[in-house]
Amino acid sequence: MAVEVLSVVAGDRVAETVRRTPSTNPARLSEVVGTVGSAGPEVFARAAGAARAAQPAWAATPAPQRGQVIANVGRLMTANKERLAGLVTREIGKPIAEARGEVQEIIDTCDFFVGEGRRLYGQTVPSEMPDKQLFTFRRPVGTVAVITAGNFPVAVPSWYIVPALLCGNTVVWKPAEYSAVVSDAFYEIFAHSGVPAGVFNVVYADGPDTFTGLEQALQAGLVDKVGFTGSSEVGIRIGELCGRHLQTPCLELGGKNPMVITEDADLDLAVEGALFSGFGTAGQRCTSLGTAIVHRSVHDEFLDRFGRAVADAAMGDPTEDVLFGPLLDEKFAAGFEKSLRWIEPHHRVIGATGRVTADNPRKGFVGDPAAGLFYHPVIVAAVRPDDELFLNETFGPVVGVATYRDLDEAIALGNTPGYGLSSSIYTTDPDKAFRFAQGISAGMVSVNNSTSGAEAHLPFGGNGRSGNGSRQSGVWVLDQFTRWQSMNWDYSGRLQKAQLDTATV
Ligand code: UN1
Repeated sequence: MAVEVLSVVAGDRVAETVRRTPSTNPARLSEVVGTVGSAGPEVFARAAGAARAAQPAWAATPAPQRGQVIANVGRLMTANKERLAGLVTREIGKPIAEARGEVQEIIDTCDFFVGEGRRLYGQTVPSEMPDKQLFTFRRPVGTVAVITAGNFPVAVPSWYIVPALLCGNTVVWKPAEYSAVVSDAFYEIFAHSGVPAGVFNVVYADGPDTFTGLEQALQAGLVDKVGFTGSSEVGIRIGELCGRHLQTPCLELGGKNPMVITEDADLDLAVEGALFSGFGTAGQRCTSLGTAIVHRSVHDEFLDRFGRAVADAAMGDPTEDVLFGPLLDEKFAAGFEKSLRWIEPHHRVIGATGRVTADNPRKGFVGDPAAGLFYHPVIVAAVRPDDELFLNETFGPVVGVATYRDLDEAIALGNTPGYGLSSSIYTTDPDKAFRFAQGISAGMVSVNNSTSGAEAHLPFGGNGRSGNGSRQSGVWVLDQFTRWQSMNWDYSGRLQKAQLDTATV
């Protein structure tokens, strides 16, 4: 049954819409999962106003009680895990096992932050003067605008929304329209967990309307922090806009994540890692493998094994046990088709390219290729550092392979695209692993594991074209959603002057 999804401001559904669009199942395009009613820019500003009005009372709620609300969210997510995972698979075509993993990620995030409700530690600090004590406190930033992509419609929003709420902030969330049905189920769980009306608002809108709405809200002083996950292009625009209002957003953007495979690597392990991070989720993770950078002495062997593994991998119907299913929606498929042009003739292309159809079939395909947005997995050998394909994210099932002679060259190649999210090295030599971690400009480094699949309590984020250095998850995200306040408390009974009354030897 198709549902209708509307924005929610202060607990009320917003009936006025500028457009109603169907959200379809990318594995079966004729199947409408729901209809999303998109709002105009003023609704975003209104939602920010509702968040502003609700914030003082929420901030005054003791943090352990806010933690209890997060515990309720975790419990309800657990109880609804199968239903939510099924919706994720239906609406964005993520294979069911991965969809379950994605719901697990919000459960883990809730688990972590429940405890933080009883910590949110500040510090006591010695003063340079007698009879005086210094303290630090974490204060909520206020209202937070969260704008997220739909490739991780449950896990990624949770990285912002769960800690933002725990820290005493209120939220306006703009999810992707193509994953609106999942977002609505996500919102309902929060609403049934004891999050008061106005504390968590949701606005469905297209890109330009969101931008205008955000600008109006920032202008009116209704947004104190922006969290954005999406493309580097849009991230730059959000960064510029926030900068004009003296704000530093959290930006979690694209990646062209390298995997270095050294001459001493366990090649079977490396192939497994490359297969999962290159083609799992159809290459639609910000952490997906971009280029495998392989030592020339093992290159041919790796390429041969990798090619065979990809040819044997099951793809197709995401309700089945497949490595990957369709692309997220028509817009992503069109973008991916454009990037297929980067596969220049001088490359060695392993496997068919383009859409899987009856004329361009795929061995062992599960389901009906004509029904959905299914694309062949492609390995492109001999990519060079000045190729578009080497330099830019494809957000689809394409992995480039390049060779190197020594580790410094491999590190330089890994840094060349200028992203800096995730990275990986397969090696049995610990020295190489440490040298790689030291040289690669990436927020995340895996040793003998894939570029994707970060755990939910480590800092997540990137440098360069991948973001502005902000980090999600774990205790590190608290610095995004709280501001430090320092206090000095003088009980000397006289005016003590810092620097002036302090004799230094
Ligand atoms: C994303 O694609 O924006 O580390 C996030 C991973 C996942 C999150 C990906 N836990 O691959």
